[in-house]
Amino acid sequence: MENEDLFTCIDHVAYACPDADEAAKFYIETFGWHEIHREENPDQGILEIMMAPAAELTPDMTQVQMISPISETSTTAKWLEKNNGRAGLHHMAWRVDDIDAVSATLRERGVRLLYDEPRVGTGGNRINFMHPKSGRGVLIELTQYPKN
Ligand code: MC0
Repeated sequence: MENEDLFTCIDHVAYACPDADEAAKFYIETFGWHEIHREENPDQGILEIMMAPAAELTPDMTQVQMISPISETSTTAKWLEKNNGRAGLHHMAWRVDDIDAVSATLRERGVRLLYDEPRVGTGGNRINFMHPKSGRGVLIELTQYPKN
């Protein structure tokens, strides 16, 4: 793939915390943000709440995703435990149009992806992650919206 075809925008930035509901309430009451979407993802072991600065999401608006563990064995629970329970920025997600093609190009370039095949993310998106060692210390998600 050509470089300009790889990534569309930063889809969301994820904030991990013990209680996503409480964090969302804080954003709503203090910053005037809006809850756009929520769901539990049993595969990832999290509750996630998507927040935006406007009630109507525009296509390129970056969201903040509140995540908290719903399972003690989830990677997010482990991350919080290692962080002594402190909330903080956990990862950022880059939107892609074709996760299979982008993954192949990244692998060719030596990037380590966590999953052999994309898994199910927010709203049925197809997702994968670059290992933090490949993201220069940052966990980076790739996310592709369902095709119409
Ligand atoms: C771990 N590390 C991180 C990190 N988590 N670095 C930056 N940001 C993070 N969030 C670093 C550690 O500091 C350590 O570095 C090294 O990675 C290994 O970490 P570990 O503590 O030993 O943990 P592992 O290896 O068991 O797991 C780390 C790994 C895991 C990234 C593989 O968290 C994972 O599988 N994450 C992907 C799934 C995920 O995060 N799901 C939640 C969001 P040193 O230098 O000490 O070796 S799901 C989501 O967001 C979906 C639903 C969506 O948006 O659609």
